[in-house]
Amino acid sequence: MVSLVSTTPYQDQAPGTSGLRKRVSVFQQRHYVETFIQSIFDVLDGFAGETLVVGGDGRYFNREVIQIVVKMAAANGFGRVLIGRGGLLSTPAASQIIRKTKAFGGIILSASHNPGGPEGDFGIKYNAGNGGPAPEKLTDAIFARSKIINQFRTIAADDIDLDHLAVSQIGGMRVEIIDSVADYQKLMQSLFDFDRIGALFRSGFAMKFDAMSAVTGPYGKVILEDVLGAKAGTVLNGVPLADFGGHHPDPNLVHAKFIYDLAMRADGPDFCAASDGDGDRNLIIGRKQFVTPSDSLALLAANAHLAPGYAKGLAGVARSMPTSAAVDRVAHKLGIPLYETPTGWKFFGNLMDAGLVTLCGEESAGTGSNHVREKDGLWAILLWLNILAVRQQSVAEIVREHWAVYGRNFYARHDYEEVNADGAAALIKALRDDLPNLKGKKLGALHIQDADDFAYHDPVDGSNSERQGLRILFEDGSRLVYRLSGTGTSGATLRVYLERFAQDVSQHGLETQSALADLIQLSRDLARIEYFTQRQAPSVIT
Ligand code: VG1
Ligand code: CO
Repeated sequence: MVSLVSTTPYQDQAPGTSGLRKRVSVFQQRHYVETFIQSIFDVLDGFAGETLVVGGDGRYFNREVIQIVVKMAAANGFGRVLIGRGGLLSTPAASQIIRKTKAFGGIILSASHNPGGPEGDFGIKYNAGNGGPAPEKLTDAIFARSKIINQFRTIAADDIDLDHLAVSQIGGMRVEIIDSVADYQKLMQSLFDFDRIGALFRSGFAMKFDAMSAVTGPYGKVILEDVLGAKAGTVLNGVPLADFGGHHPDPNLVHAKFIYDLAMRADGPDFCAASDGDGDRNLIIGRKQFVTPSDSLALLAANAHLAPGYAKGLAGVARSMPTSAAVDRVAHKLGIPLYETPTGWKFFGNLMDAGLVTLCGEESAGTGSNHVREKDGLWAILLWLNILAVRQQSVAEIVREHWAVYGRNFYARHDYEEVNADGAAALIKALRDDLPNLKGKKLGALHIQDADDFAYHDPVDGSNSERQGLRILFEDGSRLVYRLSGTGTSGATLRVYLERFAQDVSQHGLETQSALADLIQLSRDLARIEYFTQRQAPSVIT
């Protein structure tokens, strides 16, 4: 038992959508990590002798924190710890291992798409026994505990060798270094038709996958190149680096511009993809055809039955509120329920545990299914490959046929990153206060039908989540959504989501930003973005 010195930096922020994220320098403060880990253990009950899964995305400080966690787990009474070799575990692989080994839970070390390195970010999240992110009542309890905690448990022991598959012992606890790629590959093989995907590659189909120097490199190399036979060099930036090579491992059009530019070439690969720091997101781009994540979710839902794992059809689908309604039209046609949840994967977990949905996704390029309880980047890429192998059409042909059947949801997200936090809060407050006055208002050709602050009632556990995003809904089905990011680590990030539906195929050739031009202007005027943030334009458009 070690007493925390009185200067212990208590957590000043509840762990949000994806755990606790801070600058590395914050985590490096004396006993900061210990405070958070002990707070997690203190609010959990009944793990004596049970298994804990530990791993991270390989970013700077990953190895040091794993050593701290392992010793604390031993001192707190866990019976076994499973660690990915090299300290690496992608978020979806961690979810799978928790489920497969019936572990009590897992600690995943990642700040996902945030930059890494000594000047970058670090993060810690706790996943429960179902393999999914801790529910809000647990993260709230961890936060409350971290404010009053005054001691933590650890044992004096040598550091574990993380790089060799081996079993050892720390105190009374068993420590196993495991090969998580092999397990994950088997799971993917059980869901997808690897023979057909392999035949696709053998026929000359060219692909590039940008692992962004993050955790999916080893998974991508084994599955795409070694097992499926994609050409050597298909995986780019396949070696996980502590600073991600100085890039943000965020597969958006700014940070994954290289792969986007490659896909836009007439002689580019047939299929380009990327994943983020911890491997739970995906970016899909066909030759000369960008696929918005919202469209990707709709397309996967409409075609999932082509993959063996989903041949029996889908129980239902879910999307986060800001995600476009493209998937709603697919659900309607399939005659299956559609659930609309707040942003963040934890809300999907309950629906999947209850068997209500099979597929879910977010506009931020997170897509997944009930095979794990996290979004899964490589899974989405493999489902796309399975669909391409069966349909024998290009990505562009598949997307265009989809629009012809279902109509097209023009969609964009405008991020105003690292703006002044007080200004951003004031913007949201002013707009929230104004919502009642906006209903029924006519603004040029746009008529506001409704305006509200999204609230969610969880049909499974009965919990309520309020203030999940401001929605301005127009009579023609267009929509504006405003919310503040919960994953940034400096200032505030305002996200504005814009959507317009067009059934008329003649409009489908329009360029997104021009199809949304009036909504874009209105999004700035309505919320007085420049006044509150001193920004005339967003920093990232996806
Ligand atoms: C962002 C995305 C959200 C996603 C979350 C975690 O959250 O918008 O859809 O679930 O990141 O993803 P926010 O609060 O910044 O908008 V990840 O890849 O960081 O685990
Ligand atoms: Co992520």
